Amino acid sequence: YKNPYYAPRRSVNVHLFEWKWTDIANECERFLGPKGYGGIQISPPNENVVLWTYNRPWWERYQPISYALVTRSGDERQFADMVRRCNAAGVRIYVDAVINHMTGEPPENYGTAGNTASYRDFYYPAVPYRREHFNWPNCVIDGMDYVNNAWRVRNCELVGLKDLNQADEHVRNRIVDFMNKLIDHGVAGFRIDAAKHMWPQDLRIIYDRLKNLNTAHGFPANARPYIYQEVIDYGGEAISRDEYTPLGAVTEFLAGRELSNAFRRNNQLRWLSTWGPQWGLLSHSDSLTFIDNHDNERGHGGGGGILTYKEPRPYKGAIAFLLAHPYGEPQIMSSFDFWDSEVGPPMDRNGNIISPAINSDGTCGNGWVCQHRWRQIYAMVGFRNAAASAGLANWWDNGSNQIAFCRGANAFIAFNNDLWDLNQNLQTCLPAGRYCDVISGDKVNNSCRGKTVTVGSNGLAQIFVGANDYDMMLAIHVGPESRL
Ligand code: ARE
Ligand code: CA
Repeated sequence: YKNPYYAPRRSVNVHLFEWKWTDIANECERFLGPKGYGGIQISPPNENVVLWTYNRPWWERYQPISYALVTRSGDERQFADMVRRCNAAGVRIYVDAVINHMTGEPPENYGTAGNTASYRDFYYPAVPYRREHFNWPNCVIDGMDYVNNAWRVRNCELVGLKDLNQADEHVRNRIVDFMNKLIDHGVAGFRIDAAKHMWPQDLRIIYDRLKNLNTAHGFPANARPYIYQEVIDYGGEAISRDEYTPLGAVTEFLAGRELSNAFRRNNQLRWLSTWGPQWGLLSHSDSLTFIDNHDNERGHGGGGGILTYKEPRPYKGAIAFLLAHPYGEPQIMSSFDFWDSEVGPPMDRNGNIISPAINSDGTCGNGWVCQHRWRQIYAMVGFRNAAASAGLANWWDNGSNQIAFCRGANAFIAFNNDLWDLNQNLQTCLPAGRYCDVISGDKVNNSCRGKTVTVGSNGLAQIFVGANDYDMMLAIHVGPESRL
């Protein structure tokens, strides 16, 4: 369950938060495929409650009414078309699976597929679920439970969301049927929402009943779905991430916290020479790493202090490090612009999501941030793919916030997060030749729009990253996007 089954020479999972299925299919073909992205995390595809009362917040999608594949992102036909087209473009789809709970008791009671529920009776006829399928006695998790009561974290309601009992056979079967249908459609795996709130032994039974990935979509025989479980563990709680690593990969929230800290200059970059488990992070193969996610970029889920698109310079630096370093399976966030923490995606008067516009410079409009289209970010996807499995080599630092390292003989990156220029003759480990710095500009018609770096026969090159440069990093590699 720990292999994302990316297509060859691809990496990086991008969360296309609240995107519509047809837009994702187009994005796979016109951008994500060509740029070497490995996969996409999509928003929950199953029916959720419609909450006009709160003007259609993003979080309505975390309140399931049924497992019908109809949401504001699209219907089942559009879903199937997206998965087929993305797989054909070499880009995998991972589903955000909300299986811990159903809705709370919101003021409205119809869903995006037109089904209704009777909350007080714990009755969801379109699944169906009834009272006996939920955990009893009824209770709600309070803040202290996270610290000292694992049982309540798993058997009581998360923010009042009706808590399914995954020890019940009927519940397991409905969840497994839902997930297997998605595997039939060709998805490569799942983010398990609120995994901490379910018992590991119940999750194991559910995972073990999932089908192998669909070979008709290009997966090898006997491939198990990639599973990454959302377990928020900053330490000091009753439930630990280590209870879930025997089952599958786990979201490593410490990675984003530590890198946000470092790139905010609260910690010197030179300490990153030991980045990985020595920092208290999960082992490499267990770890899904990211800077921000859809919760903590907006202060939900105990978030805060995390770098987001709103602080672009250090944010791009942190993401560049995340993607340049071999540790972990990295994910990036692709957001819509927001000014308060509840507002949903750009929509018209009828509540339909408005598609991102693609500007002539390749960036997005209509309220979509599209970090995955920022040059400094897609360039680092190309860097990671060129680096491939080569290990970290030739770490250099100035004893402060200027660092550089190689990935084998494939790629080289330097960062300057000090307030003075970096101007050094550094070992790049690359074959002699001329390279475009992929951060400061694309390579176009065999010349560099940004900086050009000349590597000598000994691998050395003069590296300059000014304190006032637009970005704090410089990256070159043997791939066609960089090599002249
Ligand atoms: C909404 C309203 C609530 C209302 C509820 C029910 O905001 O006021 O009571 O509906 O009517 C998202 C939003 C929630 C939203 C929910 C349902 O963030 O605000 O509630 O959707 O619409 C814990 C969990 C972790 C969870 C975070 C948010 O452990 O799993 O809380 N994250 C996932 C998703 C969220 C989603 C859900 C789960 C629910 O990523 O987007 O919620 O499906 C410590 C602990 C953490 C804890 C954290 C916050 O850090 O270690 O475990 O995270 O505190 O309590
Ligand atoms: Ca639960």
